[in-house]
This record gives sequence, C-alpha cells and structure tokens, in this order.
Amino acid sequence: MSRTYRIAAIAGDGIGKEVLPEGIRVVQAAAAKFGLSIEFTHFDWASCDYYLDHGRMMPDDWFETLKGFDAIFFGAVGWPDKVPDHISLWGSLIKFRREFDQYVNLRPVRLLPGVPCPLAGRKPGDIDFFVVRENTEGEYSSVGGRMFEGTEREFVLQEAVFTRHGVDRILKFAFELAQSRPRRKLTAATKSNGISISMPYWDERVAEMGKAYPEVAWDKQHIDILSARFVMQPDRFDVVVASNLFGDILSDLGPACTGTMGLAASANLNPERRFPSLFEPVHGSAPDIYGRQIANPVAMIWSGAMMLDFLGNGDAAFTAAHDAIMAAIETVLADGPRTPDVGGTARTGEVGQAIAAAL
Ligand code: GGG
Repeated sequence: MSRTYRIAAIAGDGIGKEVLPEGIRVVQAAAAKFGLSIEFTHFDWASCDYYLDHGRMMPDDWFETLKGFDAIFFGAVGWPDKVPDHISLWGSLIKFRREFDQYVNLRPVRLLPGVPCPLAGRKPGDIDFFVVRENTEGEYSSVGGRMFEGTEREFVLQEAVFTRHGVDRILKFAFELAQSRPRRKLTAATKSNGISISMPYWDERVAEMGKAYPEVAWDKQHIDILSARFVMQPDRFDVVVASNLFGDILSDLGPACTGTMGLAASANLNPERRFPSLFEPVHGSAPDIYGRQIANPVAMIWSGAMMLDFLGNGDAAFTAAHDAIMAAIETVLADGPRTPDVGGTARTGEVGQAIAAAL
C-alpha cells in the first residue's frame, strides 16, 4: 500500500455537486483495485451558496487550509442568478490557479468509441490531441479600471499581461509534451496580425523555444483559422498551446467537435509540485440541467484519472489505475449506460456505477 494521498474535494455549484461523487466513486474503486490509499476531505465553500451566506466565495484561510493537500478535485463554479460570474470565478477558481501557481491547464481532446461525432467520417483514433492553456496571466488580468462611470465619458480598460517567465514556462511544458508524443507536432495559437504587441511577442518566444526542440515540428496559426481547422481538420493537431483566453475557447471547441462537453477533462497543474494541482471537468455548473441527474460524469471521472496519473508521477500502480479508468470509460461509452448528451437515457449515477464496475 502506498502512503495516503489527501485530496480536497470541492463540489462548488450546480452539476459540480452531481458529478463530483461519481468521480470520487471511480477514483476510490481504482485505488482499491491497485492498492492505493486516497482520502477525500470535503469542503462546501468555493460555491455561490457560500457567497450568499458569507459575502465571499471562500473563508480567509482557504490557502492555509488547502496547501497541505496533495490535490484538489473540483466540480464546477458559477450560478449567475445568485452571484455575477466574474465574482464567483475570480473568488474561487482563479484564486486557486494563481495562488497555487497552476500555470498549466492541460485539456485532452479525444474522440472516444461509441460517442456520436458531429464531424462526418471521423472514427475513434482520428482526433487525439491536447490543448495546453496558459493559466495564470494573459487576457485573464485584473489590470485595468473604469472611469467616469455613468457619464458620457465612461470608459473601461483591461490589459493583457504576458511575462517572459509566464510565456516561456507554458511553451516549455507544451514543447516537452509534444516531444514525448509519437507525432511530435505543436501548433501555437496566435493573433499577431491584429494584436500587435503581445502576440508578436508570443510568436517570438515560440520561435525561440522551438530552437531547443528540433525534433518537434511546430507552426503558428491565427486563432480564427485555427478555430475553423478544429472543425474542418481536427485530425491534424497533436499539441496546441495557447494563451489563457484562446486556450479557454479552444478547449470548449475541441470537445464540441468530439461529441460533448460532458467528456472534457482537465488538469490545472503546478508541474513543480510546490502546491496542490487541481483537477476538474472543463464544463461549468450548468444551472439549466442541475437537479435532473442527467449530467455526464465522464469529464469528472477522466479528470480523476488525470489526477491519479499526476500524483503517481510515473509510479506503476498509479499509471495502471489511470489506464484502467480510461479503459472502463471507453467500455461503458461503447456499450453501457450513457447520459442523454451522448445519445443515452441513463442517469449520472448509473454511468458512474457502470464505470466503477467495469474497472
Ligand atoms: N469546472 C470548470 C468550471 O467550473 N468552469 C467555470 C468557468 O467559467 N471557467 C472559466 C475558466 O476556466 O476560465
């Protein structure tokens, strides 16, 4: 038995509360099978209900409370009828990403067996790439302000921030990932024809980093045509690296091309392991379907597999647990209960149970 890994479980809002238990169910089943000791501790904050009761998304000591955990397993945040989205996001998820320096947001895009693909003629294996999203700076900046509010002179300004340290470290991660994959391809999202200061800088740093990875075939593509190619030629991508906003958009578009947001997993990584990394589905809290038990738990479960893989850091039992979860997901999607977004009628819990049973 390995040492006990302590995970902070934060359901957040909406369907986060429905999919998180299924993620935990499957992680615990895989842990039992492969002799791992994983212990979850639940927190009810980082939610809009907590905000309504306390006037803030999290208690003041959230950093001290979480920093000793091995990882954070997170559901979803946001309920715009209760709390404006920018307040709930900046009061929780963005704090985690920044304070725990989770500067890599790793988001796999893969067409899985049994999932109806909206793009004609694609079969499993044809689409299999990663979006690597910069996660701590870029367009997600709080630098700016509003003046002359309510008058005709009113104006707002918000800067994007690209530091050499921040750009180089995300590019390094992406090039390393591309180098480790069979196709060794990397595409950098840019918009340097229109955004004339920060994006040419981003391009320069890509070219510089590319020199250190001569085996990686890289190119850069403007975000507009890159988005179109996600839909028309998704098979050509291997690793796509993008700034915070571009990466956020691409990592919704990718799963839309492979069937559903309900399958989109993600890892917010602090690769140096100085702080806990955070694992969450890409999707949000989906208030429109909350309470009906139709949310697809696969994105949460896949995020749990990514968490085990990262925690194990090459350890064979953790890798085996990750691989077993991925195989069980594929088995159930191909021939088991499925939620309505992938053409089935099953409830969230039935899918989680089936994946745990298929391990
Ligand atoms: N589980 C992901 C989640 O709750 N996402 C809410 C959201 O709006 N995220 C925006 C972002 O990741 O930047």
